[in-house]
Amino acid sequence: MYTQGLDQKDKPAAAGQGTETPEQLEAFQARIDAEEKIEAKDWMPEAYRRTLIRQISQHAHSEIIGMQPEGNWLTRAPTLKRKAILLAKIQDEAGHGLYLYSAAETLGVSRDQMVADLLNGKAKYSSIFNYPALTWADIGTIGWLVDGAAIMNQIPLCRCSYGPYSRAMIRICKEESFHQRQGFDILVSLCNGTDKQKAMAQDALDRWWWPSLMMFGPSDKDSKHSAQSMAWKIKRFSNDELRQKFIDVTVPQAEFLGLKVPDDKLAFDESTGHYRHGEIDWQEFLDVLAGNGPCNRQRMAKRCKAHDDGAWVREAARAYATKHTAKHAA
Ligand code: BYC
Repeated sequence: MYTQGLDQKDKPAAAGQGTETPEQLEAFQARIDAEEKIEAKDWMPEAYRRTLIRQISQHAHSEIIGMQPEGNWLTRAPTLKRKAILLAKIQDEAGHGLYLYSAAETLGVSRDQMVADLLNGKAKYSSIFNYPALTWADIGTIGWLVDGAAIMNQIPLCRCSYGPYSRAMIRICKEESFHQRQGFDILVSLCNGTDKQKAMAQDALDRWWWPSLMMFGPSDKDSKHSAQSMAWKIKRFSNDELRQKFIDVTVPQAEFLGLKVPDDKLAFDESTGHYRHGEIDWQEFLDVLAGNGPCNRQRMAKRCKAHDDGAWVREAARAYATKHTAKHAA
């Protein structure tokens, strides 16, 4: 069984690292260039398999950890309707995690191994989920910005060269669109409400704007995996390209809400048709990745506890499976 270790993850993947012949690599690249989907049983370079396991498992972990900041508000949603919507959204995130773990399993890694890598800190999850959801406006802002950034990043993944991942992404993106709309809808209500509600929305935007931009990953010059992942058509756009697209669509939405994006350097550039923006604090990003964000420890402690608390469910499922197999073998 394939195991993902830190030693392997630290190195960017490159074609030709395994025992593959140049002819095999060339034939594989020709399939990619012809926009053929690579399926689970097809031959693939070891580095391609490793890159996908890294990305898909990190994506799955993000969905699962991402349930925490919103779960924190389930008991305090302002109305029954908002509560039902939030509950459905969080359940969707769990579903996304499961489709993604299944997609990664087709590459020969076990779910137990992926979960172990998350719990022992080897595997990453998205930096964004290490920030706290302090007010109800944060729930709106997570839907609007975090799911909005997720859609921007994930729509191109529907065209990823690896079939099982690309197909999982189609359903995920449909659900993410509803998530983004529900978040924006919360903010529309708050921004049309009292001064205090509008101030709460502005405060949430102030805190979530820059971390949302960091979701797209390091700038292109520092992105160690992008070049190879784009050559393999796993990624279709670079981190900076997607970040720019996100800024371009989101700034007018903030204006519609009557909110101010917390970036004094933000300005529309007529000559390029894009917004220019201020410098991202990459040190903050690196600190969060190193485990020192505001909520990293809390998120991991909660995930580890949930895993331990669920041990009896896994045990019961295993016992049932053993009985079921024995019954059908008899
Ligand atoms: N946070 O070479 P790069 C969601 C890491 S879930 C943490 O550019 P790559 C949602 C990167 O992994 C959102 N780590 O990498 C859920 C790499 O480290 P390793 C998650 C980050 O892979 C619930 C190193 O930095 N979405 O939307 O080419 C509720 C160098 O980066 C981050 C996905 O996972 C980050 N933000 O590009 C609501 C989408 N950024 O692995 C919403 C799928 C970078 O070498 N993933 N790193 O140790 C991707 O598209 C790509 O993996 C990324 C990074 C664009 C994220």
